[in-house]
Amino acid sequence: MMPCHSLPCHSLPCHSLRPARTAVQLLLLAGIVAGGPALHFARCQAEDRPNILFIMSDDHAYQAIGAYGSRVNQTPNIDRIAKEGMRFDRCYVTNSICGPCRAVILTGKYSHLNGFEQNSNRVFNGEQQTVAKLLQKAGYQTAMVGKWHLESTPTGFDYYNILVGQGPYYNPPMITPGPDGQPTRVKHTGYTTDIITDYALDWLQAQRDRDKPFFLMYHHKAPHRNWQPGPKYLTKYDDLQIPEPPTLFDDYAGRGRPAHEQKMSVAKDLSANDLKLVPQGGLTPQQREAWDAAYGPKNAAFVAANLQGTDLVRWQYQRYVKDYLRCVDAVDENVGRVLDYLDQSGLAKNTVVIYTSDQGWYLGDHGWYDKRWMYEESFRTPLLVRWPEKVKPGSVNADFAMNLDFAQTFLAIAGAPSPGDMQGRSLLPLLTGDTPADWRKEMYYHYYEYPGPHDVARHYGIRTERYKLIHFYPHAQHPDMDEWELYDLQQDPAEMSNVYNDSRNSKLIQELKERLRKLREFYKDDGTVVGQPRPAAA
Ligand SMILES: [Ca+2]
Repeated sequence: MMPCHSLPCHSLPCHSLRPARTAVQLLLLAGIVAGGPALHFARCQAEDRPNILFIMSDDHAYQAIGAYGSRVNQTPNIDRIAKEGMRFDRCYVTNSICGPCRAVILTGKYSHLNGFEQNSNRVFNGEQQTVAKLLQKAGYQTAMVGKWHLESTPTGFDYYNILVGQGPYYNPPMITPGPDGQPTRVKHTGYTTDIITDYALDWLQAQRDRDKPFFLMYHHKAPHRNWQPGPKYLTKYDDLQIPEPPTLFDDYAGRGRPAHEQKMSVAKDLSANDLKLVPQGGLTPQQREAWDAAYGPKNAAFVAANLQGTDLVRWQYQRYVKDYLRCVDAVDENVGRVLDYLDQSGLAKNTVVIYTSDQGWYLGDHGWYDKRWMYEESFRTPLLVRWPEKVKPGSVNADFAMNLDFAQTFLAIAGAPSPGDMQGRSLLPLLTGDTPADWRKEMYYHYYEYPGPHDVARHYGIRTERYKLIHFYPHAQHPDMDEWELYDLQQDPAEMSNVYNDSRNSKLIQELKERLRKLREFYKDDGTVVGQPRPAAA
């Protein structure tokens, strides 16, 4: 259907996709009652604006998505979004960790300006401007279902039903407004990925206001650590060997202290709980029976084999990655359920479907699991967008997109103005194959959570088309850290060789430092985080 506001509205059947109108609405649409045409125009504009379905999983590596050429699994439903829409090959995040990424997406601002710069000991300030509130104001109905992880009550949503914190894989309590409107915990039985989808579908089918376009954030917990597969996938991949990444046995030679001192290695830092070698908590007797039937024999064989050295690392990699992929399988299946519903309901045609992850992830790359680094695997994130009649099916974009751009992209899709204090840029022109000449040629990154889980040092940096310069900087809790790394991504795409100390690069380093300084100035990052005292100097 054509955009209603681009033509005399009353000449178009703008209501044809929307069922269940009242008699008064039909009269208004026909311009029969007083004020009809004007009201008709306003309503017609609202109704013709596309719905936005934002699907986000947690820690889903692009390396584990078929559309990105996965060597380890298949994701036919997620791939559908790429096949029928656009695949972004260079979408990056500003700060690669769960809560902060969500805050960036909601606010369109870097962590130091939205105040949620690390998961530890933080509560998102829901009083601030968010894209959900702006879409609400613009006439959208807004909903948030699944993992929220900002340790606050969602604001700007007409409906929410969220996990508590990280949320478990099985039998999650969820928080939703009770009859009095107050946040209320409700316990559920079943597999969390299925349950989140049930509630997203229930809202789409039974609860939303069909006279308004919608913005639905449908957020999975999976495949976040500790990767507990659902009942259907407990034995999938049992007879397969998953290919290892080329850098599984990376020894970090030529890189600085941070890579040597991290604690996120597949070889050393996976717990018995991560590896499912101890009983898993929170299961019903029936779920436990299925679990033990699947893992009991596998674990007995592992104990009997008494593996050592690289054989043990290889086994740990297989156990970890298979459980991870089993969790992805459930996400893919459930994305398929939602896409099917959009088809069956007729909503598919006027709904923008976005699939992404809160950040990237190491699937054994560099010997790691987890995220956090400015290295490519965690800095990059998948982004697939389907928008029938706007986005060319099977198209691929290689511009620098960022999660910082999502909020302004949603607003542009909705035809709503973008406030001047957001820091990204709408991806709309990229979606229609019309990248502006002045699109960004470099990106700024800043990670904060140190001290914290996995001991990844704080760092900021710049990535250009060819180079990446990273500063692991000193601060009060890490006063002896002050290291720089430089990677030539053209010569060394796997980032195995830090060439910062190569004297031939001194002029290049000087230039990059100046560009980095300008980026920090442009994004207003002076080292302080809004709402927090300036950190003591190292
Ligand atoms: Ca995450």
